[in-house]
Amino acid sequence: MSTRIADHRLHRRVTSAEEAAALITHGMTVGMSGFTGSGYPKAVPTALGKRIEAEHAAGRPMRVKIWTGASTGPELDGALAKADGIELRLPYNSDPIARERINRGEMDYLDMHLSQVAPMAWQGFLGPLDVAVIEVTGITADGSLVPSSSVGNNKTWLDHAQGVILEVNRWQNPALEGMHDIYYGTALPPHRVPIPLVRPDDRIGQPTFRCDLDRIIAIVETDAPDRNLPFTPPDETARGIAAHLLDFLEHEVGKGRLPASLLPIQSGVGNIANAVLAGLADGPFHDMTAYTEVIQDGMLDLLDSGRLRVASATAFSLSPDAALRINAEMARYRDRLILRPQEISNHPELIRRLGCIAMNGLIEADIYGNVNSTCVMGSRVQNGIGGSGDFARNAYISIFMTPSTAKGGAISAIVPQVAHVDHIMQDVAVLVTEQGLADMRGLSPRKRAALVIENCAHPAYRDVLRDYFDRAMAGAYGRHAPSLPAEALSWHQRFMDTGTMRA
Ligand code: 0RQ
Repeated sequence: MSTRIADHRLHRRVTSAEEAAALITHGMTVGMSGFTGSGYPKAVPTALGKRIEAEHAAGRPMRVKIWTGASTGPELDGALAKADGIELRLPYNSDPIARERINRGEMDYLDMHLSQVAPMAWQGFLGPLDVAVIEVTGITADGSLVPSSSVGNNKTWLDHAQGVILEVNRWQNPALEGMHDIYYGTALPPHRVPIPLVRPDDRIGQPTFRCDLDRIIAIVETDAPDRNLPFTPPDETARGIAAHLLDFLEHEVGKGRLPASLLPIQSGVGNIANAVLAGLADGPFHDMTAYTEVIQDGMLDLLDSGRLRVASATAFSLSPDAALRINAEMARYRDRLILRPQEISNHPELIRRLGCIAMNGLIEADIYGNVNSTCVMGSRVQNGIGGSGDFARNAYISIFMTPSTAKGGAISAIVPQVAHVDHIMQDVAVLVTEQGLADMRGLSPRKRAALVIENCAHPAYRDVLRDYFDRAMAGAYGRHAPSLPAEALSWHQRFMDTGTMRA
């Protein structure tokens, strides 16, 4: 028996992935671990996918509802979506097969603010949870569960599920023990009290999960790596965006509006965010902290360079190389990294208190600074809002960044009006593209529009945006945030009709 399961009472629960998956039946709601490609169960979902395929081949229905922390890996979302086994998915997805099914209308998708998932489950709004499938690093002699490379909603799934299946993954480094801070003090209104965290590196909870042993219905031993996509090295566009952003932060320090060590940084997903972190490693700031959602490659580099003192998050989101690197040297990072439940890493109260500098990607922004993070052409979901809303609304400075065009220039990321709104202009302070930066704080919508067009739009679209704005100023129903409704989304229609937004 693996030494990873030190509690002897649980040895008789160890079984195969197939037998564990057989405990999940048609119509069940299953809460799985996993957040941005780390700490997700690998063997049980794969076995479940195969069983679903066999059931379908035999003409029997079989679909389940899947709740997670955020995105997972191909062995979970990919395998279950391929088998057409997902009835409903929440709260975030980046798997291409699942995305395709959602956009074909074959699978329901609930795209939620990540901080709100656990509270909504406690409140009972999401319905009962039948089974939890949670990857852990190990089980201690007293039956406590050592978390894996993500925390996400695991505490909540473990507390609420009728039955718990554990995957004990030997690939995860046992030195992860002690890195986590699991806070059990949250309550529902009217019993809520302030969360006692005032610095990013405060520890307010315990290092392990607790779970009634009699609800653990199966344990599967695994030995497989987290699987994530590699980051592409920063290109000229990403480096341009990072340079504008670093100039801005230096300027803010110079003005005395930010301390020299900045405020806790939050950095979103994707290549641009990673390029910004790489830029910070070469920048003038020292003794930085991060209060964020995920630890990407760039964040590790910042830690290694000594520029970043400590990072608090809920999960790793690493390229395969970086995952191997940190897994080999986990003990070295343990005192400077803290992984928390996502309702704490993304908590509005804490983000507002700490004064985070939020830096997130977007699909498109309009001239007033409203941001669409999720739906291409207003209807086709890309990933989901993730934590961007938790951070954007509550940040000290809410920054969004994007290349000024997409699809080889056929799409302008700056449009007259976004086709779907995730972040209203009141939640967006700064917009950055490789063209430049618009600091919209303290500006009326009309002033914001002029700045965004001049500083952020690609030159190929600047004149048409100016022309639209001038005509809107002359002919709109109101001049507060002038718009021409019949024309405002015509760029999107043109792209769908002709393959380009260009006239
Ligand atoms: O599609 O792969 O088919 O070419 O969108 O775009 O440029 O690779 O950018 O990886 O930074 O992702 C908003 C999706 C940006 C991400 C988004 C197409 C583009 C490409 C990806 P292809 P890029 P990024 C905390 C923060 C929400 C969650 C969040 C995201 C694909 O940042 O998911 O912020 N954010 N979480 O071609 C049509 C446009 C487009 C477009 C880009 N205007 N029109 N397609 N694309 N702009 C972390 C978590 O919450 C976990």
